[in-house]
Amino acid sequence: KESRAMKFQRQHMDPDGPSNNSNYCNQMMRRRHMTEGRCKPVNTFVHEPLVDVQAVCLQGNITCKNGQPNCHKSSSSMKITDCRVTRGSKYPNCDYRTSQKERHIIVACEGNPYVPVHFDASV
Ligand code: T3P
Repeated sequence: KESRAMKFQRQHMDPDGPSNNSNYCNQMMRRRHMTEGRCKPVNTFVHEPLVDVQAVCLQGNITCKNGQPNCHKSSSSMKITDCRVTRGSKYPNCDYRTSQKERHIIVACEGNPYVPVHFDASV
């Protein structure tokens, strides 16, 4: 079974991206299996080395949106792409808007090793 840490990597890691291509989200959301059963409404991909994203678990500790205490905000801004489903998108034809940004990321971390398992926000 896929662990929560592996699921984070599938949903949120793309160290070698992005191809600067307006179809990035349409392709990646499908390729990473986030358009099965429904179109996942919002999803962020991070374009930084995995070790740098894992290191965020050792950076500023903050409260998550759901009230849990295990969120961490990156001390540096990171290259990300936000994917947001368009208004006209109708499952199973999931259509996304692709926006590239540089933001501090906030992730929830769990386990031993203590690694990212959820993407909470970017700021
Ligand atoms: P997950 O918990 O699998 O990482 O909040 C619901 C989902 O939306 C959550 O999935 C994370 C995702 N999300 C992003 O990927 N980027 C964002 O900026 C926000 C707000 C949510």
